[in-house]
Amino acid sequence: MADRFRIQNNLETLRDFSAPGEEGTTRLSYTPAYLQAVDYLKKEMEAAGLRTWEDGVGNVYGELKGTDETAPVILSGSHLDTVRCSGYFDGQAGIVCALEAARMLKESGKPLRSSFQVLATIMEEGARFPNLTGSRYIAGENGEAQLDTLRDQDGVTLREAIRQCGFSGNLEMTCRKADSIKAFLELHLEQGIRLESTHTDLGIVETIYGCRWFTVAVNGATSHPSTPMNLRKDAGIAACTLISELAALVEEHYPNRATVTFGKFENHPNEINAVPGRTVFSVDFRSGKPEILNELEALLKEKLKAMESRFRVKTELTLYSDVPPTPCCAEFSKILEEQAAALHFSTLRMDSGAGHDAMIFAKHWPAAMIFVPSHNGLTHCPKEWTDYGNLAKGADVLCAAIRQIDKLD
Ligand code: HGY
Ligand code: MN
Ligand code: MN
Repeated sequence: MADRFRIQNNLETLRDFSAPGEEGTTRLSYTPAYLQAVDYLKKEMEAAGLRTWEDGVGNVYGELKGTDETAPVILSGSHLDTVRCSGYFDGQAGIVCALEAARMLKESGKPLRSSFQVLATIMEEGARFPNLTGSRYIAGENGEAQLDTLRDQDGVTLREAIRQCGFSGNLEMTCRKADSIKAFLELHLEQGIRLESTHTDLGIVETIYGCRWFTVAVNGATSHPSTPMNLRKDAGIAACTLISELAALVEEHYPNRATVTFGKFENHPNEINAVPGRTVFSVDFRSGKPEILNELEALLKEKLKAMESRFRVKTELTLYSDVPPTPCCAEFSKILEEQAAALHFSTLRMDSGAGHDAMIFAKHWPAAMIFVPSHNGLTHCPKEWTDYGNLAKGADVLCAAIRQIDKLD
């Protein structure tokens, strides 16, 4: 059975590899905190008897060799990077529970046919480079071009960030062949309240909601606050008007079917006594239905046009990331569900409002997800929490499902 104290120790050690001076855990990709976490994780993997390596962009692997080197591998893990001021379970819990499953497999003395690989991905959060970029490189969806076109907010290219951290940048060894992976299993916090509120042990994910991210720039004219309201080109008021109208519309017409979030908002020159001449903000649409994401994009464009004439401003819309709603592999979801039942854990079939690496893997290989309860549904904040006993249950199911999948031809 999984050792909850090993899980706790790993998570509470990883927690502290964080940017100084930030509340919670801040571990952006290609930062010193990320590299410290990589070193620690590799040591823990090696202590568990796994062979370790990093791929060309900084994803980290630990492998437990199987008896058949030619068999496609079974992969499990999640992301090692975090958003700013995050908790220390998002992503990390999936890596640590996969590592705990590897320990149990090793301690059982009964090797698998397939090799089992524990994976810690980089750039899952869009906190520095677009989200899911580490997985996109594993899946071969990104290539050399993106190393030079993707830039962080300081203008550092992905290629430069990789070089600064000493990763090889070798995409050949990063991209996994189509027939090389038998299954990708990801354990993750639910990041919602359904499991906890229904006292259910684990969630089996059916569809991972799609997310479509935009950056909007509103260009008006900086002027003095005494400028009459009907003469100014106030980018800030135009942006705020659009935001409040769009939020009200999504709340009224898409209850429980879509969400919109405006997480980043910057005025320029951002002074108390200056009408903002430029305002830049982010738009994050989520829905389980592609047609709803398309409707929301059309509504955004419509509102931007209306803002231009109403506030005498110009607007620019840039698509930053677009991942469609993604179904998980039904066969492997059923195996997770059956193994949980065999261990007398209750389960609930549910969708994921949050995005995950599994949505990139699922496009190329069979991928399934298992959720553990989130306390009060809190996440992406220092109060994020789940009981370590929940994670031990998840690791037990992961381990049993890996064994079961290994038996399949
Ligand atoms: O944005 C998300 O849904 C996830 O936290 N990366
Ligand atoms: Mn997250
Ligand atoms: Mn996550």
